[in-house]
Amino acid sequence: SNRVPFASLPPSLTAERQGPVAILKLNRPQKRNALDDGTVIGIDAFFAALPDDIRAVVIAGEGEHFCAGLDLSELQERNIHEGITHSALWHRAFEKIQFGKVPVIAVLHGAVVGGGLELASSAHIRVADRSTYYGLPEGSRGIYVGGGGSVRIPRLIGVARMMDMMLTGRTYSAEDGQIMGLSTYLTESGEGLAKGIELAQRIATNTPMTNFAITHALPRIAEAAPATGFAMESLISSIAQADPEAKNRLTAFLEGRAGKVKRPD
Ligand code: 1HE
Repeated sequence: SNRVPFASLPPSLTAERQGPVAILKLNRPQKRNALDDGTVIGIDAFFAALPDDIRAVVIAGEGEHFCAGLDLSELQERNIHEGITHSALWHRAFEKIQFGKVPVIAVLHGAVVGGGLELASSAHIRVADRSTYYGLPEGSRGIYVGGGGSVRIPRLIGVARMMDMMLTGRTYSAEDGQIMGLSTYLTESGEGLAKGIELAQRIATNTPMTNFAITHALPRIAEAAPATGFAMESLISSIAQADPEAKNRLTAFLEGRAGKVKRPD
């Protein structure tokens, strides 16, 4: 693992690489990794300037919690128009996570609340350790999610559960979050980062074309009208297949040189 020239980052973020995998950490543990403007702008810059040889990204948090959400100390001074542009700033940054160059894995622990859950839900895979808990305290703070949460969180857990979390302040454990679909991996406490990096290394061995199809085309196809979805699927699958590396891999399988699909452990 060596340091590389990622975009210049604010002190609230650190980045390192392990081969083709970049690890971006929220690094403001004294504020529970609350997201101030500088951090959100830093996330945007990091994904916008991701080096071309990075094939997957892991986002994690330093300290006891993944992320306490919006930095509430910055909220007090804002008028309506500044509120809109602030929300748009978050949308732009998280759009670069969801629809950027490479798959992104969020590694969760401790509090994953408010904007922290919005950040996590813009990643493609979530790994939670057993210390994780989820909440949307916006309802009780007199505010509302502004970082894409109303778009992305219902797609993971449904409108009814998100509404309940916001109306009542209900929180969910790591185990419940796993059952509901907030995470798709659950690890012992402290083991999430290793799991996230392992998954990222595996994802980095896929062809970039396949990873693009999965992260960019799949969610759009899933939301398209079926006739449009089938047409998009035919197009993207034939584009993926045309990649010479896809042909190499199929030949390798047919010649017995590639791994078989394994039963789960
Ligand atoms: C903060 C923030 C923050 C902590 N903004 N400063 N998010 C929330 O409503 C969650 C608010 N935070 C909490 O409920 C708790 O801090 C935690 C459950 C996350 C962690 O508890 P704990 O006991 O480990 O830490 P703490 O003692 O509460 O916090 C340590 C310090 O971090 C303390 O500051 P200090 O100067 O007294 O040391 C806290 O004030 C500070 N801190 N969280 C600012 N969020 C785009 S819209 C998104 C909308 C939202 O995200 S709303 C949800 C906001």
